Amino acid sequence: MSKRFLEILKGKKTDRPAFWFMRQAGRYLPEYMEKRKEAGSFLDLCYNPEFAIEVTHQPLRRNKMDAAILFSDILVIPHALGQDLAFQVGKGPVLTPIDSLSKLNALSIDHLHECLSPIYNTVKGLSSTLGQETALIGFAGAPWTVATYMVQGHGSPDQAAARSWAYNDPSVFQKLIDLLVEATSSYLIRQVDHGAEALQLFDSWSGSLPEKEFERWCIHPTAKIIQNIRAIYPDIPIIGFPKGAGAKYPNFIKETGVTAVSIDTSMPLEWARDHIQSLVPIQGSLDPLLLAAGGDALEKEALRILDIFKDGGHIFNLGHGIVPQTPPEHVEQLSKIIRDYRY
Ligand code: 1CP
Repeated sequence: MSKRFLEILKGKKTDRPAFWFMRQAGRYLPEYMEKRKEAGSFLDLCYNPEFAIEVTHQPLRRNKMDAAILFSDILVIPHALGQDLAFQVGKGPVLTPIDSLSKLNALSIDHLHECLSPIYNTVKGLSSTLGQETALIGFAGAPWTVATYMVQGHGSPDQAAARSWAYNDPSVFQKLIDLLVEATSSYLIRQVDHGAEALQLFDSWSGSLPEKEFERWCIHPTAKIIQNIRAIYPDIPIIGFPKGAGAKYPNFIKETGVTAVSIDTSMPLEWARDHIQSLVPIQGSLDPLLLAAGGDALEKEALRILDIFKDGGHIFNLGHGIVPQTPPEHVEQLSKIIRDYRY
């Protein structure tokens, strides 16, 4: 049996769009909250293959999505490079900021695979348990987005610390990006070695970069990672998500060689169809807050998205992750709408 999600990424026509949801495993599910508590902390959950496999399966038991994303986080890369990391409940990630060349030089790629080996075991376990119809997506953060957390030490609305460092000392900042390109390429190759069937690169904060900086800190590192992966796995589908990149998407697609892109909620749908979906399959882009609201408005907008993208490759998804206050029944309602839709 072929997997609808992978067929679409190959440019094939299917009976209906494929679908999965960013953060389909996570805090809106009571069974996830229970597992996280049992694990001790969010990071303990990420590094415990048995638990990470279980939480990846949880949403699929309620609704059979066409794909599942490995349960982990983008910040395991800085952690494996030697940066301190903790996830504080209600606050998010906290890292000791890398704000000088000496702190940057103290990071090391030598123990990368040793530190990340539990994650490879999760991928391997998922690969043998997801079944015939559900594709396994591996992922990593793109270098720019990961660097914003490494430099600031936590999430921030404007990514000011990384943007300033990139302006004040671009050659040193480039060293950080180069290290991330190397680590991320080799991390993703290992995920494919262990059974990932497609990869997604999350550049959640690329929207804060002006045109030239977008080229240097988003497009170039992404292109290099894709080149490194394709040297080993020429056919692996890679989905880019330069969130907030707006009119810079077409260039991103042409210059990086991504197989497909995810689009965010702010993107006008008809523009995206004409300028993006005409180049590659598109993934997106329902507003996660509309999913949380549910009802007729959710149904109407889901059908509008399905109709607009029906003539090209479309993987239905949200414009960003499911929010914790989302009633699980709304995820079931949306899954049914997509599952019943026919081309
Ligand atoms: O409290 C909890 O249980 C932790 C909540 C949580 C979860 C479920 C975090 C903390 N990360 C994750 C899992 C996760 N993160 C996945 C796999 C699960 C899935 O999608 O089903 C993925 C792909 C990510 C990726 C991720 N982590 C991104 C990129 C996508 C995005 O959301 O923009 C980013 C930016 C992070 C950092 C992160 N992880 C967690 C938090 C609270 C944050 C910070 C977000 C911020 O700065 O606003």
